[in-house]
Amino acid sequence: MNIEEKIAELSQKAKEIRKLALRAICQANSGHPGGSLSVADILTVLYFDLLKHNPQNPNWEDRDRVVISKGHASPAVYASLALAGYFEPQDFVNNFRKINSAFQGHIDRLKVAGIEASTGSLGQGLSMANGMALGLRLNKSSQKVYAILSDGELQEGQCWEAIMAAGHYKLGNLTAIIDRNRIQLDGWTENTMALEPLDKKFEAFGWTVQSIDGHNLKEIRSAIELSWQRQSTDKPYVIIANTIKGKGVSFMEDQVRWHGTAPKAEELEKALAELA
Ligand SMILES: Cc1ncc(C[n+]2csc(CCOP(=O)(O)OP(=O)(O)O)c2C)c(N)n1
Repeated sequence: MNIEEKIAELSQKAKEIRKLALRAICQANSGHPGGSLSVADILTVLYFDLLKHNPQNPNWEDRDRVVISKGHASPAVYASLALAGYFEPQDFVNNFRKINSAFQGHIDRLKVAGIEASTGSLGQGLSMANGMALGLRLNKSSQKVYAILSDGELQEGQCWEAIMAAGHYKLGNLTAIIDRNRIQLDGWTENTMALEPLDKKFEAFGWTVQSIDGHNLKEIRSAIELSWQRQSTDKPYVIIANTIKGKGVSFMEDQVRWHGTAPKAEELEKALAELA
């Protein structure tokens, strides 16, 4: 398969992830569509292309680790794992956010195969990823650790402790990806608590920084591959992925309202038609 065919295949997969996530949110009448749609292309490249993992053996020792710190993006995460073969897609859609179901609104590593860290309380994922990266390095293992963060959560102080620690320990086996959709729960990040200049802040904490279009599958792919060109004792690497909240559904794009609003049946139909 050449690169163009690969990208076409991934692009199709990203649409399937978006559709499955929206179907589950609609059926549960609850969930977070905006941040699920913004992160879908990043998850696609990881789970369907670059990640070393095995859905038949989720705890395979040699797997790469992915910590999804923005745990409310669970619909996109479950959709990715389901389509990758960890469990049945319909099982997720039918049970999303039901009481006692494994498919809670925030991801839980004890309940769902393929989830490496339980998150949902924002700001904690990078600390967990740091621990995994340090542990793997101590074991002289070559696996990689990916941490997917939202931008709003970077307003949590714990993130900056973790960013400082990753720089200090030179975690060259850690790649963080920021879903920079510029919108948080109640508005634009720059109005709530400004993050910019984000690249310079990471650099000052000892990271290598790359900014990309977070919906361009080729760019996501090359940035992740570039992050592999390091020694485990080198700098940590952050990819600032510029994205659009609600990406792929015209009436959800860049709209704060769709952060945590479930689509009604007719809105779902419209969305699915756009993603066809
Ligand atoms: C510590 C903490 N405070 C508040 C919340 C409630 N909450 C859920 S999502 C969210 C903000 C979402 O914005 P962002 O972090 O930028 O995520 P994205 O836009 O990618 O969905 C908040 C405040 C939370 N989950 N954890």
